[in-house]
Amino acid sequence: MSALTRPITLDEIAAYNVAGVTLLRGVLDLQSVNTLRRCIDDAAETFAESQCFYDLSAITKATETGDAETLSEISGGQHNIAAIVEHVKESKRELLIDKIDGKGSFLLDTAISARNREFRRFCTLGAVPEIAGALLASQKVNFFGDQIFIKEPQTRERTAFHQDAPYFEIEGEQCCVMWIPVDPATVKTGGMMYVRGSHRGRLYAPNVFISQTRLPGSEGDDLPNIEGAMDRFDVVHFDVEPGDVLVHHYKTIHGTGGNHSRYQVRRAASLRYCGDDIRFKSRPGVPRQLHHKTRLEDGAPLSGVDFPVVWRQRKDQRAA
Ligand SMILES: O=C(O)CCC(=O)C(=O)O
Repeated sequence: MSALTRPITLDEIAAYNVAGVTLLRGVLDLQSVNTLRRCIDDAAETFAESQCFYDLSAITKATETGDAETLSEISGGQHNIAAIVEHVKESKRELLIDKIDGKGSFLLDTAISARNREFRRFCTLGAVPEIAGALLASQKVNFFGDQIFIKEPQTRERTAFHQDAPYFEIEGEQCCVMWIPVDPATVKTGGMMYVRGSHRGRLYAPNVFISQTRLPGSEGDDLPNIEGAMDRFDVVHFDVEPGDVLVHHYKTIHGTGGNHSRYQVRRAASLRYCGDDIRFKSRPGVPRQLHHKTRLEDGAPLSGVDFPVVWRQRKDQRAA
């Protein structure tokens, strides 16, 4: 089981609370990083088995060329891709694409922990739940879910700025998201960008990820056009190495650019954890979690096999 290489500091906790994002440098050891990299690569080899895998570059290319056949065939049980693409066209909002040749693909999959035991162990035991325990100021922590995001070299698709909260069927404040890279990443290779302090603002509608078009049927106002006016927002980004973990509050606005590198892939896992104040809340239009075994009632605390408790506060950690 992995262990943190060092304790989380008070400054790192303060940054999470004030800015809505904190960079934990070198908190995972080489073995943990290698385990995660192996899990991501295994998942990529078994994308065909996943109901939630999407090749977002294939979707943008088929949208641009009007290839309706490919769009209707694109795998994935969470979304009706052909309908979403129609909705994007009607919205007249552009696809968010960097000016590079676009040989690489932006690949995304959800709920790897439901099909890969080693990945599940990584998410639910040891160092990573320990980080959530240190940041959430909660007596216990529930695992909420996972995704992986791969941007191959020369991927032109950006990840539209968004908050995670409107995609998650929960409400409350104690939810953090860990973005864990297994490759070096900079803003030019698809490293994360965050709008500092945005976790204290309002909740916007979820978008379709490759455009600022909102998900059909979702609630809330559209997000401001951050991509088009980056200097008007307090956007921060970090150069990260394997072993580093970026943690953001689930309401913090964030996004990424394309991967402009000619040779460096950018692979990352995004792991989500909740504390005591989180309650289930249905949200229209959001992707269903197809692996879930039960559906909680609105207002219920997280519990059961879908949201296992992965960390509990020890007596010596309680405030005096
Ligand atoms: O890796 C990306 O491009 C996006 C990741 C993301 O949005 C997340 O982890 O919440």
